[in-house]
Amino acid sequence: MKTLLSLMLFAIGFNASAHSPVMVSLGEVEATVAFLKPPKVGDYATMRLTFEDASSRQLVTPDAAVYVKMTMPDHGHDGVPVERASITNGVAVFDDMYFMMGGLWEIQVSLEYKDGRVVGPASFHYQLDQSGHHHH
Ligand SMILES: [Cu+2]
Repeated sequence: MKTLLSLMLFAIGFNASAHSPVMVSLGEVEATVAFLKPPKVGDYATMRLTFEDASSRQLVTPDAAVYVKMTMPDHGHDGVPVERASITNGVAVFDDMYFMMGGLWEIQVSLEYKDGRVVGPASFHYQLDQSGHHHH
């Protein structure tokens, strides 16, 4: 029981942290965000999106490509060019997300279905430690 409680507290604490996975809502599907390689100033991060049906919560593979755009709203500039990935078995992986500096990043995710329908963007924020960064 004590172990279970610790695990639950750990889960809650983890979800409340700035670097925890978040969800983005894209119409009938939702994507859970996980950084397999966390953002670091001056480095490439790896982000995994796992898609599930918003009502059934089942893993789904939308017949779509996923686009990710990075911007820094406080600085008024974008990050690396928009990245595109395909979805395989409900999962899309982006491994070219370059975080050129610390600060508040906005990650915008959108789906472009094969039939041309575009859903999104839906965005989430990621606060990256400023350390080592000389601001422009
Ligand atoms: Cu900036």
